[in-house]
Amino acid sequence: MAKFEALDLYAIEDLLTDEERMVRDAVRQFVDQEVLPIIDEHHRAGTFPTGLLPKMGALGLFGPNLKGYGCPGLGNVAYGLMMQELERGDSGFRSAASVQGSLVMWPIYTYGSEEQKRKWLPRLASGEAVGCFGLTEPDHGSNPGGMITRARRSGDGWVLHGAKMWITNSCIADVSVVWAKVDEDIRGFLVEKGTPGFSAPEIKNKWSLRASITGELVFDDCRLPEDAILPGAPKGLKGPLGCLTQARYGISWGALGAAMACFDSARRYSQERTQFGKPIGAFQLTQKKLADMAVEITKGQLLAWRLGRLKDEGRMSPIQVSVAKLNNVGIALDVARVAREIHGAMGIIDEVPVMRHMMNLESVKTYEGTNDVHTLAIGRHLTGLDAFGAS
Ligand code: TGC
Ligand code: FAD
Repeated sequence: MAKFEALDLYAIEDLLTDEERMVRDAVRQFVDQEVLPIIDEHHRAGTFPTGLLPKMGALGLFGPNLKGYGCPGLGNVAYGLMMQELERGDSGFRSAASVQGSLVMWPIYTYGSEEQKRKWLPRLASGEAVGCFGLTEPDHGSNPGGMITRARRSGDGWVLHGAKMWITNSCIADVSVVWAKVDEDIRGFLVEKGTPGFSAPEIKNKWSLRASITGELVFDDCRLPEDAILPGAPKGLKGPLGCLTQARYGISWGALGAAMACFDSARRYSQERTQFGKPIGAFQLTQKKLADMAVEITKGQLLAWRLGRLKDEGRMSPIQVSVAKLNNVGIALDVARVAREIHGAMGIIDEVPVMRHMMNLESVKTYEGTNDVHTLAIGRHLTGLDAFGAS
């Protein structure tokens, strides 16, 4: 396998600390040694290598920017670089880390009781336990505020009824963070594997994120103890949206990793493949394609880096995250499509990683707020006018 050559037209390397470079290089090595050799086999089979979860935990990939309870408390640029390297391997690996760290550990860390933190965070950080996040429902995707899953009080506990759809890691999760209506509020609950009335069937035959497990969460009058609720979560959509801000931040870095993998493959192929007596990289049309890809990746790197520094300073806003998620996933998908074109027919087989990344990025564009949702959020911020729906 050819060695990956990182793209760094703007000396972004100089903007990183020694610790950030060290962490990134450790994940880069993990991806080269443990992910890339097996990813095609898992992509073909539609499986995720769960055996690697403890290794990912040992590398600090789950909740790296949280501190205590087994988490290292790294800065947000280091966290972003980790997501970049993981997604250079495959979006499925970055998804696993995003869900575990940002959508499960972050709400437990931020909204959970001391008992919930002690019980779950160390095991989730090490990869011994797996978590999932249930917000989307069959009829409520972009508009989660319309959810119909409900929790009602019953005796000294709760009864949960409803269903969640398209949930990463649903059927392997030991704990699910589930959002449900309690009267008119939205509250978060921790639902443990094996709870009576709870099942998590897998969704099969995806064309995208094949090396990632996706499923449903079904609650049929599922009884939960009193302390299953996340006591500190804001009583409204702000609770789950706060988690999404964390995960969307990581995705804006991760998408760059997928783009870099596609660019690297296309640049290398353009130097090796000869037509009309010349390497195809010597044709001006190919150079324009490569130049455009490199320019977009560079702009995306600067967005992600600046966002990370703002996050470290406690100044990052959800709109800034929308800008980075919208832009970086969009350019990554464009880069993947042009990279496929540069490979000609070779681009359609799975020895070349670009179509795998391209197919994955279709999901990445859709989950955590579609491109339309982020566009409308930015539009609302700019105009003060809500174009989402009836309200
Ligand atoms: P809106 O009025 O905008 O907000 C309601 C309350 O929430 C606050 N808020 C946020 N807080 C933190 N972070 C954010 N990003 C926030 N956005 C809004 C807001 O301030 C307000 O607070 P308060 O105190 O006033 O109540 O709510 P809305 O109903 O207008 O909805 C806005 C909209 C459409 C943008 C939102 O519903 C949305 O983002 N929809 C997209 C749904 C989504 O992203 N789902 C993702 C599901 S999880 C997933 O996809 C995981 S993929 C995992 C993997 O990597 O594998
Ligand atoms: P819809 O909301 O039905 O949207 C369909 C189309 O309509 C989209 O193009 C959308 O942009 C557009 N649209 C919607 N509203 C508007 C509007 N107001 N104006 C203009 N256009 C609009 N969810 C979880 O809760 N947890 C998970 O772990 C999780 N993992 C996922 C993993 C994968 C592989 C995938 C594909 C999805 C996952 N999701 C998860 C669900 C994901 O968050 C939703 O798919 C996403 O929020 C979009 O919802 P939807 O698919 O129902 O599309």
